[in-house]
Amino acid sequence: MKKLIILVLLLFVMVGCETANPTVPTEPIETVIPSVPNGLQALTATEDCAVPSLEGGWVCIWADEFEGDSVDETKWNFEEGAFGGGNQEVQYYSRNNAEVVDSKLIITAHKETMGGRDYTSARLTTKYKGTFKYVRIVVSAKMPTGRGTWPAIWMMPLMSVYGGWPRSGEIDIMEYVGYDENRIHSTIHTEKFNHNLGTQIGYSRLYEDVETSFKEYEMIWTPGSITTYVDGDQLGVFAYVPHFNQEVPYNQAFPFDQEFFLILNLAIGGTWGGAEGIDTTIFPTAMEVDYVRVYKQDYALTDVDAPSKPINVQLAQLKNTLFWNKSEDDYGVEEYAVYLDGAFHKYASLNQITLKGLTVGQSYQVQIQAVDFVGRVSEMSDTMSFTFSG
Ligand SMILES: [Ca+2]
Ligand SMILES: [Ca+2]
Repeated sequence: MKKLIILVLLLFVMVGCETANPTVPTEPIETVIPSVPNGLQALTATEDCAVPSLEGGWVCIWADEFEGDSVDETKWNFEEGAFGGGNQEVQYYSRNNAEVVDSKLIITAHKETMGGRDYTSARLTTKYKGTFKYVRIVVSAKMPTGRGTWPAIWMMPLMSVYGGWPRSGEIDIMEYVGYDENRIHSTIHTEKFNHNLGTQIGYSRLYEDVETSFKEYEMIWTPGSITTYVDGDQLGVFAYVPHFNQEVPYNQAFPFDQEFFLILNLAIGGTWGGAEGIDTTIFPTAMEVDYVRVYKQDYALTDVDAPSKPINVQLAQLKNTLFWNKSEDDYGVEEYAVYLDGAFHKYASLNQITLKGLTVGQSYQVQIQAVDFVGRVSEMSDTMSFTFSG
């Protein structure tokens, strides 16, 4: 009752204000609230982004246009030292080698001695300052010149929940080695697919003028899928297909269901960049970055349909493991709910699950339900009988 009185009073006061001040518009403001389950709100674009949205419901949530006169340390960390990046690189990374000039981040490699190294350069990360999952990243950059350079735009996991490299994954949106002019590489590394085993999955293609013009290096990352582009031209497609990874838990093949952070660096030498030596006459040489923009899809406004019913639930070669066909959805399935004997058991981020901790020898009736990003759910899959083995 008290609330009602306050409401009535408020209305009275508001009406009173309008009457007292004729310059206040009295037109009713129509607010269209889309029908979204779970009370989800539309995303708001960051003011830091020059292109706040992209077609398809992508909203810019993090960006650096490099408009200031120094590196913005609320967004970037410097990784400094002679650690060699794990690839026997020969640079010393110093913050002095990164500067912001004319709306661009310039990472310059010099031939100079520092910390026992003959070259200096810079490596910046967004760790703890910009961490992302299921996003679209657009980086406009121009490559350095010359044999011995090895710039990259790439991502590493924030928490490494599946273990140290490469078990928690690495996403190389773009790599370039200066001795192989104009060839852009895009690669992922995981426990099953990595360069130590010679099984990494990578794509390479020749482009034009990568050292003289800015190109957009882009990645679209959704559950079970990572696609990379150069100026809108598709370069790499990495997709999780459980049928071809039946012998391992999904995370050994595709651990990309966790938060990752971005890294920009210019390495010198090393196992790949230095494979044909270093041309000592190229220095200084720089990678320039015009902008970094990170978009998230605004499911709250764009998602309308529930996912399709999961089908073909079946046993994998790996013990106590099931997989099924990926469900269709207008904007993508975020996860799958796994039910045992009609009760919710746990979520699977991709279309495979290894069941643990059940009673050995007992049979369970398994059903799978797909859940999209706004919480719309599919029909339950057909029931599959499964016996847990120790
Ligand atoms: Ca810029
Ligand atoms: Ca949907």
